[in-house]
Amino acid sequence: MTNRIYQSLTDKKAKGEKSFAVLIDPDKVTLENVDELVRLAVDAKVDYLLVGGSLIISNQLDEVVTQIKKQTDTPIILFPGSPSQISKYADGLLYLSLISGRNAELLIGQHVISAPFVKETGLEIISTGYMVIDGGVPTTVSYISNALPIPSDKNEIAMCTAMAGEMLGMKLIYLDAGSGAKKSVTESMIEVVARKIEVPLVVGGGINTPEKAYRNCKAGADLVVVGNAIEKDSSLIREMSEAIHATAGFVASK
Ligand code: 1GP
Repeated sequence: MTNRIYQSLTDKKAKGEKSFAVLIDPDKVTLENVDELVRLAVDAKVDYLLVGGSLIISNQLDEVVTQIKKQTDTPIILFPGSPSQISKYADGLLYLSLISGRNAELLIGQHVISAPFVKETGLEIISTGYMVIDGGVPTTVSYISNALPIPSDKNEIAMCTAMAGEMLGMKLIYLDAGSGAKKSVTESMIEVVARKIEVPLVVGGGINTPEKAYRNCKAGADLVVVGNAIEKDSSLIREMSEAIHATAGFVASK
């Protein structure tokens, strides 16, 4: 198993560079229009393409991943809502454990069931402490996970959860307000969490303006994930990318 994707993230973090990932929901693209989306992403120098969603209804994951692969070398990282959403054609996998919840199935149960199959794919596995933060509306992830999100103003709970995840050996911490969240994760929560962990911090959910993406990076996010806003207006890719990459050289003080 290679370590290429994770290494690139930690190298960038060490240099104070921020990364941008576009989330592609295989249900919301067609094999035809995904080409245009990928072209825009490549032009805008997007760092990673995340593919997945909390609930995938269609059966075209392999096709979408291979179609993207034909267009670009940008790493394709799966962001699965369940073990059935895995494609060996991708490059990496966010191996998510829902550490903000107390649903044993999403903490470890489904991992046990799918472990041999996941290993066989040869994907780069990136263990991720996944934390769902209340986004102001019930999101697909908050419903499907059957677990309480962390209240948006409880920075200390988020901080302790992230610290525990890191000490358990997770290589990334992901703060997610859920796709289409009304309120994205607050900058104060990002700041508090970023100060207490060394591993890269991923932030997503409801980030719908370049300004928000920029402020999240300033607050301490290392990787910003945007899905919904780009589905609605793909021209945002360029502005988002410029805003995120404009924060290069910024290392949050501990
Ligand atoms: C959701 O963090 C991702 O899991 C992205 O959210 O679709 O709201 O950008 P959006």
